[in-house]
Amino acid sequence: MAMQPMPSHHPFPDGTALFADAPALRALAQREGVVLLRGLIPATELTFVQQLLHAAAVEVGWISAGTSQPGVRENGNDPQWQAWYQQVQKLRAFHALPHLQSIQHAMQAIVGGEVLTHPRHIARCVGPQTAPFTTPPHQDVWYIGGTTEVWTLWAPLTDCPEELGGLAVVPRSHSSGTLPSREASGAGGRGVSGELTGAWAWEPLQLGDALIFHSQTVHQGCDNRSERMRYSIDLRYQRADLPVREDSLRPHYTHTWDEIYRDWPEADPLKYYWRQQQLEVEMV
Ligand SMILES: O=C(O)CCC(=O)C(=O)O
Repeated sequence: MAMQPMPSHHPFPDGTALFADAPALRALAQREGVVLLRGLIPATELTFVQQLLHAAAVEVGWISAGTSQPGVRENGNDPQWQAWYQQVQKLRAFHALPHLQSIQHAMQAIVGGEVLTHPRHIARCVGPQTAPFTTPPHQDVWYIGGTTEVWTLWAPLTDCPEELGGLAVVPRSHSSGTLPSREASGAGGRGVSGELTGAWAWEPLQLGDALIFHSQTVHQGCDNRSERMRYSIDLRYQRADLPVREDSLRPHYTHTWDEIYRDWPEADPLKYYWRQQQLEVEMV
């Protein structure tokens, strides 16, 4: 479902000023189901990963060296997308991002305890002219399982002005719980069935800004109407003492961990880091 340009939009609930006040940040996140944290992630780290993602896309021949590639999108059936994603999932820098101190600090405040950082990270590269494949209004809980108390951090890897689209979210929609869904055309996956209540929030984001939302918060992609690629990441977090579904501990889409780790330093603390935590793992 293509996201229409929004004639007017509400700002995201902004938790930036509450970064050092964990109870207040958590209260805002719990009430709104989404918080924007401006400047949370060091821009240099994001740019480094964006450059690696772009270089991998060029290397596998998925996109040309220029930055504009109409029609490029996530497509599990496309061998070039698969080749790109396999390279991306092997990048240590991509797997290191979710563990940055500023992110961990925010997530500890929001989840309210010891954090489990899901190792299943998602990278996206969305080209211009892909509107039919924009993700429809949905809840991540349909895909994550385990506890509903999982929070997704979505961040663009470049500035994300209006023409690049980004993510729109319905604040407070998590309070309706898990909603009925139906198969979505275009992007695949599932979309909310029935009427949505609540107003969409959207704002231009800058490099370093992060949107953090609850697994039952309704959100959707926004069309990339620019001439550029939109690179972004989805990272997931929950409290370590809540159940986690086993596939959240597997790589996204591709590979085994051993394949991903093959060229990493031998005694790398990032390898299998979640095995140091006492987890209640729900089998799929
Ligand atoms: O980045 C996008 O285009 C969509 C992301 C999305 O739908 C999600 O994070 O669930």
